[in-house]
Amino acid sequence: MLEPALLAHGALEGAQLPPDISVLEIDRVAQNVVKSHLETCQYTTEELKRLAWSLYSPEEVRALQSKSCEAMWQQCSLQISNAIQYVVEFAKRIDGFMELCQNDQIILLKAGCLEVLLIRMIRAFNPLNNTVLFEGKFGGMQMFKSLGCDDLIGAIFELGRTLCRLQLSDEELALFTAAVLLSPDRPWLTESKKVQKLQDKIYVALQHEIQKKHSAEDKLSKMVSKLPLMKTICNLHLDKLEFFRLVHPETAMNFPPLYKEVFN
Ligand code: CLR
Repeated sequence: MLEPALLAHGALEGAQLPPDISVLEIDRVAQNVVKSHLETCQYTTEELKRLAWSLYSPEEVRALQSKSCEAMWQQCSLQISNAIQYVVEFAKRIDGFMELCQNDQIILLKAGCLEVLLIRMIRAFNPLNNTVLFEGKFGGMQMFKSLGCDDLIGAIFELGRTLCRLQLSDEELALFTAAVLLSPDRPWLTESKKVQKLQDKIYVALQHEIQKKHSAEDKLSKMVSKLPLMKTICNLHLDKLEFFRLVHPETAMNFPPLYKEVFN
C-alpha cells in the first residue's frame, strides 16, 4: 500500500489501517478534523476570494519597505501570533488532542504550529501573481524587504508556490495539517505511542479522502515530500529570530506573548 518515497520520510510508517479501526471510525475522524479546520481557519474561502482583489499599491509597498526592521518584525510577529491562536484552537478541537498530557500538547503545538501555518498559508496565497495576505491585503515578497530576511521570505514563497500546485482541497488541508500537528517524532514527547495512533488514523483518513479523486499514493507522497522544506523554513525562522533578539533585545521583549512562548 505504501510507496518507498513515503517511508523514506518516515512520516507514514505504520499508517496501514490497523485491524481494529473501522471505515466508520475513519469517517468520524475525517469529519471531526475537517469541521475543526473549517471552524478555525480564520478566513472563509469566500472571504479570501474577495480579498484576492485587494492588492497593495506600489506606494503602500514602498511605505512597508521603508519601515524600520524592528517595526516590521513587530507587525509580522503580531500577525503570526494571531494566526497561531487559531491553530491552537484547531488542535484543541481535534478528538484525542485534549486527552494527551498537557506536556505533550504543548510540545506538539510549539513544534508544529509554524508548519501548520505554512500549510494554511496556501489558502491565503495567490500563485498567479505570487502574493500573500498580509494585514488585509495581498502583496509580493518585496513588501517584507525591511525584515532583512530575504532568504527566509524567498523560501516561504517558494513553498507557497509548490504547495499551491498540489491544489489541496479544504478537506485535504485539514487532514494534512492535523497529521503534521500530531507528529509522534517530536523530541521530548512522553506519550508518543498515543500520538502515533492518532496520526495513523488521520493519515488513513487523508489517504481515503485523496482517493476520492486521485491516486492517493501519488498525491500523498508529494504532500509529505514538502515536509523537509518546511522544517528548513522553521529552523531558518528560529535563526533569524535569535539574531534579531541579539541586535534588538528591547523590541523582541515586546513581541506578542504567544509568539514568544511558541518560539522562545
Ligand atoms: C498564514 C495563514 C493564516 C493567516 C496568516 C497570517 C499571517 C501571515 C501568514 C498567514 C503567512 C505568512 C506571513 C504571515 C505574516 C507574516 C508572514 C505573510 C497568511 C510573512 C511570510 C513574513 C514572515 C516574517 C518572519 C520574521 C517570520 O491563516
